[in-house]
Amino acid sequence: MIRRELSVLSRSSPAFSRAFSQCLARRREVLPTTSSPIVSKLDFFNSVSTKEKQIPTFRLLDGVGKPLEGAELPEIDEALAHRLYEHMQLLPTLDNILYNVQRQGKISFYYGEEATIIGSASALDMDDERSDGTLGQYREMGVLLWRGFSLDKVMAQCFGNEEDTSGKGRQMPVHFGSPEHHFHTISSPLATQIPQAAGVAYALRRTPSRRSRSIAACYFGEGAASEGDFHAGMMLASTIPSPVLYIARNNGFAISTPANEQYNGDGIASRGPGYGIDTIRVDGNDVLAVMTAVKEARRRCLEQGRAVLVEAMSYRVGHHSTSDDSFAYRARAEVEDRKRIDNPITRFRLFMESRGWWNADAEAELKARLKDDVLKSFRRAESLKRCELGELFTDVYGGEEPWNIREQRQELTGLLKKYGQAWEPWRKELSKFKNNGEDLLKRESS
Ligand SMILES: Cc1ncc(C[n+]2csc(CCOP(=O)(O)OP(=O)(O)O)c2C)c(N)n1
Ligand SMILES: [Mg+2]
Repeated sequence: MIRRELSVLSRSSPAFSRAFSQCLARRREVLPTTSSPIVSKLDFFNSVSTKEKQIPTFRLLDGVGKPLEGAELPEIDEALAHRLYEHMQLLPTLDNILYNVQRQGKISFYYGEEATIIGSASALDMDDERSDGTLGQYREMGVLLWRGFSLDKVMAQCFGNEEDTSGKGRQMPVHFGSPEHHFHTISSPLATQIPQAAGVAYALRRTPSRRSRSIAACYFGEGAASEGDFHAGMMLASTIPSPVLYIARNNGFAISTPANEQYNGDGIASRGPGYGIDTIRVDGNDVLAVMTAVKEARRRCLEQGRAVLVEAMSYRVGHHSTSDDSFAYRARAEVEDRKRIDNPITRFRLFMESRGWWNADAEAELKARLKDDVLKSFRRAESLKRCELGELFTDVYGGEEPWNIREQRQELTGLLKKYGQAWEPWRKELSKFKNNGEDLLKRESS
């Protein structure tokens, strides 16, 4: 209002100087410096200057699954514990089998993670069409599985076959997406999901049926947090408030770059307060601690309509992906130690055993069943054809097909006519597609 007044007043008029001082006074009210206490002692601060100033890690179970003294466990019964454990076990089962599949050259690459993903998935809402939106980086397939995305769909996406509902075989493996499961499609460039999540949450806030009901949960690695998009996203979420829950998976590595080369501050959590965002650090290998922290973080998101940051600390025991050999940059013994000492699956299994909810027979039955399910799904996916070749050109843009796509389609059709059946490598490749590419030729002639 005052600004508008200023713009129409002559700069030399008394009315201008009155309005200008009012404007300055108004701005001073909101400047943070006006409420900051004044001190006469020179006191620089830094989140990593002393141990005491380090952000603590929230944990409920110790390394052998025993509740810490004074720990308040979340409400958990035997059925929920079984569901959490089965999903946690499913991830390494899938990893192992798909890792070998990749080695046989059947899919291009693959990778996975456990307590952080399943613990957080269980704390998000997935009850109806008003479920929380999820934006992942690539290790979050467990969230989809928790939400009922089937193993067949996982395999279909990894193989890019005709049943791939994520992208009709046009995406790299593990680039899942499913509107039905409120899971935004993964995109390869790191951190792009972070500002997008602020936008998704803002849209949720502006939708009356979703306001105060749904949040956007956004996952990313500590490596991705080095991207400018991380800061853009945090800034957006902080200045245009929206219920976005940022879950930073700090697993110590961004491929071969260790976390201590990614930042000199106190992890990712130290950045939250800089943006005025409620923040907590949690033990990412303690499924119950993750579940508890994410539940409370989600509640805060909804209550305040603002962003919350959770940093889940873990250690990436696997290679980064199937294209990586991590023993080229870290000691095998270090990895073996971490697997043994701080294994999220073992910790939770010991907790369940202490409650009388699990035993060796149940463990053997589960492992055999999961392996069987994964193998069945894998064999099925392997036997299916790819989508029709013409699908390559659909869904690229909305609306009418633009000239450049039409030109590319026509060029491929021309090549198909020339080499399709005449040249063995083309004939072989075409046989992998539904209708052997005939759909393109038919389209041309009709
Ligand atoms: C903008 C961009 N830079 C680099 C890459 C290559 N890249 C893919 S994954 C990755 C490491 C990411 O590490 P982190 O975010 O810690 O996730 P983690 O794999 O540890 O879960 C890199 C550098 C990329 N995909 N996008
Ligand atoms: Mg990482």
